Amino acid sequence: MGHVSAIRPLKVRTVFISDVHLGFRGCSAELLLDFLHSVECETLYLVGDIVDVWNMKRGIYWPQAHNNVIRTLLGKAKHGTRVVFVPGNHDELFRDYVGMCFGNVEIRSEAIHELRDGRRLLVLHGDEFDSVVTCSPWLAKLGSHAYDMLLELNRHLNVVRRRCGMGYWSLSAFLKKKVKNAVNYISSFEEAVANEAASRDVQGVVCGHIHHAEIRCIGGIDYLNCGDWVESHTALVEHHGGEVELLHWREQGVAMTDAVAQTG
Ligand SMILES: [Mn+2]
Repeated sequence: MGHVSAIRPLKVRTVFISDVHLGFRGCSAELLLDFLHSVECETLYLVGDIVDVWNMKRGIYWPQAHNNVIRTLLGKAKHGTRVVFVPGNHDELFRDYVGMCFGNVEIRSEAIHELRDGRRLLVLHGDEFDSVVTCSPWLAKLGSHAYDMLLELNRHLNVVRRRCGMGYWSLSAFLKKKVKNAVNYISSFEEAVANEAASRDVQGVVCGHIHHAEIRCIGGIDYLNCGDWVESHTALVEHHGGEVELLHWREQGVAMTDAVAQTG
């Protein structure tokens, strides 16, 4: 993993971010603000789940930092950055406004981004591929502590089961199957998205949705996932030279980079 001390502003051609989840407690709005203030770009793609409207239906959570993210995005749109918003499933109500422009922000169901070298990228959020990917990823994030607690719970459960004359139920066997499913989930999502891109006149695809930042080539298609601003704090950037890079934002304009895709 490389270490980049960004010279402010970090001047790039394009920025792609997704899964910010404003309105959700888990959103790292301050870190995102630091990133947005540190970067200057010609085009900014907001690749869905920027505002977590779903979560806000359970009660409004809207601190100042979340408001500042919106203000910063609109400020960029007002001062020369082209801002394209591709809504996701958590902000799907904006899909009713596809084709419209609010405060200089273009709303699109999907977009085509042309890299400096002329290669074309399909930009979409990715939730439409949930239907083709059926297993659940939640157990992938289960920590070992939670696992220990579940094992203890399982022990009690089996005491009860034995008393009731029922057979032993293995939690670990269940979890092993589920964790394997989580890995399968990510790779089958990635393949489904890449397959869709392969059926279009594009060389790559930018998406989000699964909160798993990635740059990799799948069957000749560049698969680029923005990651998220809940846990991984990642952004995809296209440098002026045309190379696409995944940034892991840490603090104060310091980014870690772990992948550089020499596109083209
Ligand atoms: Mn999503």
